[in-house]
Amino acid sequence: MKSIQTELVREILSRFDLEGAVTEAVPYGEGHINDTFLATNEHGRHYILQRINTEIFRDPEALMENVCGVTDYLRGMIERQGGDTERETMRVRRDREGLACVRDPEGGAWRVYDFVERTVCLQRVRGAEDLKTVGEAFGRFQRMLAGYPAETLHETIPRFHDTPDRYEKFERALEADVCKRAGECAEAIAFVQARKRDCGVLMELLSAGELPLRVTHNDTKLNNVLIDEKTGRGICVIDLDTVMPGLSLNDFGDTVRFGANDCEEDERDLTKVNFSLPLYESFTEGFLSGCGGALTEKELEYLPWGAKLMTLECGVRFLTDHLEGDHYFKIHREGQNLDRARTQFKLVSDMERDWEAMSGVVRKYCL
Ligand code: ADP
Ligand code: GN1
Ligand code: MG
Repeated sequence: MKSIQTELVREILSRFDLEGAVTEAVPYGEGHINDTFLATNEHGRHYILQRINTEIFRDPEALMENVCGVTDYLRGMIERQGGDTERETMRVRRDREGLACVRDPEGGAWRVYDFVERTVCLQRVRGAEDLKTVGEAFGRFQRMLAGYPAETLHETIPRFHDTPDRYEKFERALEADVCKRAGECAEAIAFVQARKRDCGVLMELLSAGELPLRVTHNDTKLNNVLIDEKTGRGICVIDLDTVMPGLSLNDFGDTVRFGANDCEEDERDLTKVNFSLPLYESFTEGFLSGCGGALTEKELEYLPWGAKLMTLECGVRFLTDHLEGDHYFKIHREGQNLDRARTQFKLVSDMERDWEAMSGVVRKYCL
């Protein structure tokens, strides 16, 4: 078996109740958080094996309770609607004792999903149609979970999209400046500080009861939807680690952040980083149709704020991680988190420039 941790991976896989012996497991995907492997068994069947990042997700058993609850719920709904229960939501595999989360001797937490075959997972948009597809998938996901008992969900990362709290953490990292990196980030730091008040806009509306709390995905990156190779439809929403009560605006905003541009998230040449209104429009059209009229007037009005604050917040998180020495997001080269932060801030400035047009697009599709 080929793998970077052959023995451990082999031992972990042998504890799961799978169809035949696994013969290969190789690192897979481009997520920033978990360690993902593509495993293949003797019959050529594929599985996704993941070591959950327990530095970030402190209670992986509780997390897997969320994932099992949500995927079972979705599967029931898909079945009733005559959909494909094997491909339209993830299937969690269990070990021989029935556990969805397996521990290794060092306390590492592992899980296995069936690999959803014949799909494409995009790292970058190929065109406007992709964003419409992904928008429909995330909108539909939110609508399907509208009746899910939110009180049964564990909060897997406390205050995950509490933007003012992210701002406070950034100020603390700046104050400590443990890696002595603040000097090289002066422009990025000033950009964030000039938007301190913006950070609170959505949380204040939530506290005032003007925006509803819904069951949301909270990590709606392009590569968290699997697109059917044949039909081009976004069939399966994955990466359910952060499904928690949240704001619909954040799910809208996070895809806009990542997808409504044609650059890499860590692009160093900022002249290549441009927010795209046409891509934003395709995504908005898809998302609103996926939500099927479920959003309130206030939510619709504040969708552009979702885009701006998710982008700003993510930039703040990248910058904080850079200042703290890159302990949260995986990096593959020095300065990568600062580059990621800078792309986010360039996109925020573009959105500020295109603000009226962004609201106009929402109005066009919600009439
Ligand atoms: P991370 O939290 O690190 O982003 P993900 O759960 O998103 O981890 O998985 C990383 C990548 O693995 C995804 O972007 C996708 O390419 C692939 N992947 C994950 N689950 C599946 C699955 N069930 N079927 C097919 N591919 C998957
Ligand atoms: C992480 O897990 P992944 O790579 O889909 C992060 C998101 C960030 C994103 C930035 C649990 O997403 O919140 O927006 O990186 N996930 C977590 O690319 O922190
Ligand atoms: Mg992911």
